[in-house]
Amino acid sequence: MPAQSRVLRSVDKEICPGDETFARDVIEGLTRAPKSLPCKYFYDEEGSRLFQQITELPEYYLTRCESEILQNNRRELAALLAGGRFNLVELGAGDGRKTKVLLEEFLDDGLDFCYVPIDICEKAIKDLIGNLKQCWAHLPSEGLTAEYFEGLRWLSERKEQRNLVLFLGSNIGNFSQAGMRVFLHNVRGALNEGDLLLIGFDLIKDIPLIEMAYNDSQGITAQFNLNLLHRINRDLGGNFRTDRFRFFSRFDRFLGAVESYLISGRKQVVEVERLHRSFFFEDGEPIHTERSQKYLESEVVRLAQETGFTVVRQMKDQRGYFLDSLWQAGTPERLPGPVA
Ligand code: AVI
Repeated sequence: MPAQSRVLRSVDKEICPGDETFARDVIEGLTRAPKSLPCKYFYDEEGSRLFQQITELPEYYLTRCESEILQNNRRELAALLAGGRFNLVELGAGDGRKTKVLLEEFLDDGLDFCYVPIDICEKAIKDLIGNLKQCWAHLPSEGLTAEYFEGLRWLSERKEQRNLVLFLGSNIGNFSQAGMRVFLHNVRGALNEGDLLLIGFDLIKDIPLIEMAYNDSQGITAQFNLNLLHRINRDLGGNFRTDRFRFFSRFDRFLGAVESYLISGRKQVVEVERLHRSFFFEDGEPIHTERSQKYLESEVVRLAQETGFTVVRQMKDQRGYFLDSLWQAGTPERLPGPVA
């Protein structure tokens, strides 16, 4: 199969369903108390570009740690997958940079697979597919523009093959606790018994180090958050003055998560034309924009067990900041042995 990209459900401006959902979520989020906006809307074209910049920041250790893990474990992962065709499905692929280490290894080892990157940002998928064509013209791949749940539906309709699903970068940490469990149950439901899931978890560590990753000195993370307001202006005809909001984030020890906010710097009213709504902000009022959960290793193991998986490998970077946990679909009693 040649490299190609497909839109499962567009989040593009010209096609209305994406806009309608965005509009509904903005009304819902800005009329509740406390106000909040879903972080999935960070990732329009500009937001995806800013996120790319974040991954290269000196303070944002997550991406570098995970690249180190994949680099050091690529041969072992390839060995586990030898023998028969499989899909390498990546949820939230972005620019797929980290995954290229695995693609290269799998191709060098002659594995028979199709790479299926899935991302909410259409441009990210088109760029990635274009880039893959240049690097490896013979790599079978099919890029999908879709949200996670639509991507999982695609997967569940192709049960005839083995699958390795990648969910890297601690993307899991951006779900609520309940959302995370629903998501993992859905992943399990889309997989065959014995299929593999590789998930990236950012581990609990020195708190100032975690907080610095979300308070970078160049202010890129602040721009990334403020882009959410620019997006409302662009896509829904809002008149947010972004200089009247400031970015704030901190680690909450009880939740074990970094919580991010945009805080209104004054009493103000923002109008959003296409919603036919005005939103009132008090001086100092926050909009919650993102949760980035950090994990204890024991929580990861429990989570796997509770959602129908067995942990088969725990892979960490040298400093022990980040964990890539390899899970197999199925409970230990039902699985034939260590990684079939
Ligand atoms: C994509 N996700 C795992 C990132 C995180 O660390 O929560 C998004 C991010 N937000 C601020 N910086 C990076």
